[in-house]
Amino acid sequence: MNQSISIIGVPMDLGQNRRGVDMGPSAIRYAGIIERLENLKIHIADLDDVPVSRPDTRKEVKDGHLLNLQQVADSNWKLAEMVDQEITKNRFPLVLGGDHSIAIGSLAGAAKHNDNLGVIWYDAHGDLNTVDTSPSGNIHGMPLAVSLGIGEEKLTSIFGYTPKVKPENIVIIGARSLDPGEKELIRDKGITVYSMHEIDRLGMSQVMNNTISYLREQTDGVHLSLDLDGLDPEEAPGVGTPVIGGLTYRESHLAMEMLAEADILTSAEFVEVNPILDDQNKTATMAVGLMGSLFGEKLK
Ligand code: 4U7
Ligand code: MN
Ligand code: MN
Ligand code: MN
Repeated sequence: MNQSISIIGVPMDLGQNRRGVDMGPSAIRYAGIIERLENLKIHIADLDDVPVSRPDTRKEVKDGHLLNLQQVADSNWKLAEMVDQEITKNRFPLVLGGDHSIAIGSLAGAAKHNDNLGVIWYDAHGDLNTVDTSPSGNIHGMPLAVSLGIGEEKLTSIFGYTPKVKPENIVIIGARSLDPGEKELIRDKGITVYSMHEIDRLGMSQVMNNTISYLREQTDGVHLSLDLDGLDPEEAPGVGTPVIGGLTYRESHLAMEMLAEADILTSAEFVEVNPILDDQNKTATMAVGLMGSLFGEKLK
């Protein structure tokens, strides 16, 4: 893996309607991400946060069914530029959220550099809703569909091209809450999903072996998009949309170690940490532990 990492914070909470997830980047920095990675002799540059309008002064804006559409689009366009710039400088972008709508910008920036970008979507949810299928109107439930070029044009057209990823290059891991429209899209597009059912049957080790060998063959770079709600809320309570029956810290840790060893990632993001809903910054601390493993703690 590229041993020069650029950390980009995105204090984004506009993609959903609970307070606090905008403080995710601060909570992860406070939990010691910089020191943790510097101990691995990795060169870290902590870049400025992407500008997002302040939650205390803004009014809720609904664009039809979509919450805060224009502001989500504007911040994601800026994030895409930053991710693109860092990759151009041969640095590994590590994006800290913020709600999961920021994957739109991360993928828009990253996919500029790959014709066949792979995506590992580690999440309790599919995030494959569109304006027509979304039960909530929250854009954090849509970024994967948007990146496939499906949904609202203001979002799919971010960074001037669409689609960003191909359905056959996506692997979803940890799913246990999929809306009807998302299930239909998964079937139609043939997206690979290791739901909790498959993980229970095969074990995380087999799931990661399959994922890694498939993406290594199929793609020319891989983005990891890790939503902390993929983990079980008993262990990671600081998330806005918890779903019981999730992945353990140990399983997630193993997944990160296997990714480190496989050395297939070209960018990554950790999202949906909400310190207001957390217990003593436990979820952010867990995110830092996972990032330590992802960047080779056990290998060095
Ligand atoms: B997250 C949901 F309806 N599917 O679209 C929706 F259940 O980024 C939840 O994975 C989305 O946390 C969760 O609103 C988005 C809902
Ligand atoms: Mn998500
Ligand atoms: Mn989720
Ligand atoms: Mn969530």
